[in-house]
Parts: sequence; structure tokens; C-alpha cells
Amino acid sequence: VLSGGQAPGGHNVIAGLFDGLLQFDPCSELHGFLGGPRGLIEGKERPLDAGAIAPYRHMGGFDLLGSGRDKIESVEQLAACRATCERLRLDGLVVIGGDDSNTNAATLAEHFRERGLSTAVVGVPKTIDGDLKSDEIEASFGFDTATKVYAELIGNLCRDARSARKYWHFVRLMGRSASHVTLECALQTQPNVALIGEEVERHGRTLAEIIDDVAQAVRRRAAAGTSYGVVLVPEGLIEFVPEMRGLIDELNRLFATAAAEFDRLATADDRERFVRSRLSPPVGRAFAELPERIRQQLLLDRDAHGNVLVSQIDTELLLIDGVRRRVAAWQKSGEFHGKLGTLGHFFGYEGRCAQPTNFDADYTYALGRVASRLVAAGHTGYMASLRGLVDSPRSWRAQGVPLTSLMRLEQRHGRQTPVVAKALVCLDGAPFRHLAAERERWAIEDAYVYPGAIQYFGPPEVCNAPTRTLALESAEREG
Ligand code: FBP
Repeated sequence: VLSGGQAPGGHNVIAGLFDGLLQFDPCSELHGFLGGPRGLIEGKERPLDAGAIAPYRHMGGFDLLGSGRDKIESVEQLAACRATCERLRLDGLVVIGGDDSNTNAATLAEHFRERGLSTAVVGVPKTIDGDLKSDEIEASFGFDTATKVYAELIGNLCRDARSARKYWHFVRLMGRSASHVTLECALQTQPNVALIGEEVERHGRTLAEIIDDVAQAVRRRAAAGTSYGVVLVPEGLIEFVPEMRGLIDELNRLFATAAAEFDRLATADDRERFVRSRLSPPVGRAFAELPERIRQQLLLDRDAHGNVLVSQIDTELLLIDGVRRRVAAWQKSGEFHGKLGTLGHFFGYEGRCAQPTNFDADYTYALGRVASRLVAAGHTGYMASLRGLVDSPRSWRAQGVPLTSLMRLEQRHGRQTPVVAKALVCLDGAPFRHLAAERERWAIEDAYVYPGAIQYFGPPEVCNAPTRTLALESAEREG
């Protein structure tokens, strides 16, 4: 079952699994569940044979089976999954997904074991966000390809900025919570500013302070005669900003208790008045100071759990608005000479289904093979893993990692619940330290790097290079 957001290489996991199972026993059968966990719950599946898989080998996307974000939590859902596995007499169930999906996998493994069902449940680490990792899981698949697609686009913007010399490009990058994608893209392209949500949180930086930092970079470059630049903004930034976190929490609580009343209000103005009358005074003030477009977005979009859909908020436009105001004030007081041109971008879906890089193609195929071995051996509640990823695939070392080793207790629906933890950017780790050491220079100089398109054939150091994150982390581990 493919689960959660698309990530390049998902089809190769299936190919590796299929080949591995047939090598183990030529009579093996592989079934794929349709539309993610819902397919498992409702028993919707299709048999996968060599002919069905062949056109999808090395291809991006999840379209062979489709995906979904359903959680498997309730007693009824668990029973339905058990019934599906019993009906198909499955020796193994392979869940290809991120933190939520692997939480599902761990729950199912425990439930099956308790009920005496022999289906082994095995997880495969997938997410372009790069936040499913641990000491034993070096990287999630898809991160390599997605960040290389974004880095190509950012490099193109850097080149355009330097050519046209009139725009500051503000680029929001996908990555629901953690800032790994932004950090990796910054290491690959060396933009003028790269904001990291985890750093914002550690230092308790307010929105006004973040805007001020960016505006100061604009001012310093303008003073040096450079009226262009590139700023990278992680999708999850605003949840790390203390007053925004407070606002989102209050809105979520309000929607949880008064959604029906709120949804009956006819106009955007009515909805805004309703919300403002119920927010606490400091949070209400923070809300009022936001640009109208952002206020509307906070109120219009909600996810399946009724919470504010933070990933859809145009944070890059929020920052542009703030920086423009600062610069306008400086222009008025004679502290800023010249013009400020700004453009906003969002890169996310462009990379999620891209053709996998050589790295991701090999990594995912190998993960599928490891998953087939774990199933064949009847190991349940494990995640397929490969170590030594910066080396050639021939020397990768296969292993199974207990899903429980990735879990911790979090407050969910008012009670402590075991979940696979999201790995945030480690501010003491080598990738962030590298950014921190270089960014002062990148802010002033044009230190841009233009990675260009992903290469599949040619010198291995070009075609098979790991991400900068993986290379720096591996070098640090090796000491
Ligand atoms: P997964 O963690 O499930 O792989 O999804 C990651 C992601 O691409 C995030 O970066 C993004 O915020 C989210 O999915 C968007 O998903 P959707 O299009 O379903 O809203």
C-alpha cells in the first residue's frame, strides 16, 4: 500500500518487492491496494504481475495504485484491515509511507500479533520532506529527487535575478513541518537568505523580527548596488513562529468547538468578525495585523481533522508584504535609495512525482528487496532500511529497524498516543552548521550555485551524488 504524499521512487519499491518475492519463491503473488490505506480498509486491490509493473519501473508518481491519507485508528478500521489480510491470506503487508503511515503500520503489526494473524507488517520510509529518519534510517526516499528538482528551479531563479537585476524572488518550499527541504536546497544553491523553522523556534523569533532580518539583507545588498536576491522559505515556517503558533492553536480550538456556527456565516467579513470576537486579545491583535489575503486563508481552508490548513498559506507573500512595508518606511525616511521588485513562488508539486534520480531509483528498488526479505522471514513491525547510502549501492547494508524504535508518545485527541516521530532539522548537525557558517557571505555576495537538471548518464560524481545533507551527516558520523 502506497500511503500519504507522492514521492519519487514509489513504483520501484513495488518492483523491488515483486522481484524479491519471486526470487524467494517463484509462486509468490503480489497485490496492490488501491487509493492508499482506504483500499486496505475496504479490501480494494489488484494483483500485480510482471506485465503490470513493467511500464512503471523507474517512473515517478504513485499512479499504479494511487495513494491516500486515511489513518487506521478505530477498532472497526483495524478489524477491516485484518479481514482483508485474512481474505487474501497475506504473508506480508508492506506500508510505503511517512510518519503517519508507519504509525499505521506499527498499530497494525501489534493488532495482528494480538489477534494471532501471521501477516507480517513492514514499513518503507517515504517522504520528500526528509523528516522520517533516525540513527538507523539515513534518509527517506524521494527527498533526493525532489530537492534536486527544486534546486534546479532555484538555481534558474538565481541566474535570472542576477541577469535582470530587478527582482527579489521569495520561494516557499514544500515540507509540511520540518525545514530539511529548504536546508538542502540552500546547501545546493547558496541563496541570499534561507529561513529555517527550527532555528526560528529555538530563538523564539517573532514574525516582525524575521521580516526585519530579511529586510536588512535587502537593504545591505541595495547599499552595495545590488537590487535583487533570492530568499528560501520553508512551508512549515509559520508554525514555528511563536505568535503564529498561538494563533493557529486558538483557531483550531475555536473550529473544534464552534465550526457549525462559523460555517453558517454568509460573508468573509462576518467570519472575520466572529473569529476576532473570540480570540484572546494578544492573539487577536496578531491576527488583525496580518494581510487580508492571509487572514482569509487562515479562515477558509481546513484539513480533514478540521484544523487550519497551514501548508496552503502563502507565507512567501506574507514576508513580501512585510519587507515591502519596511522598505517603504526606509524610503520615506531617506534610508533606502532605489527600488524593490518582489516575486513570490511556491515549489512543491513540481518535484513530488518527478522521475527518480539514480540514487532514488536504486534506493527504492533496494528497499523493496529488503522489505521482501523481512516479509519472507516473517519479521513484523520492522522498517526496511539500508546503511552506508553515500557509498556505491553495491556496498549498502540491508537491515530491519523496529518501528517502535522510531516512536514516542504525543498528545493526540487529548490522550498520550504512540506515534512515529517527525525528525526536525537538528541545529547542532553538520548540514545546519554548514549553512550557519556560510550564510553571512551568501547574503552579500552572489555565491549562487546553478545545479542544472538531474543527470542520469555521465560521471558518477555528477549522476549519483547524494544530497548535501546525506553527505555532511555521513561525514560527521564517520568523524
Ligand atoms: P508525506 O509526508 O505524506 O510524504 O507528504 C509530504 C507533503 O508533500 C508535504 O510536503 C506537503 O505539505 C503535503 O505532502 C501536501 O500534501 P497534500 O497535497 O495531500 O495536501
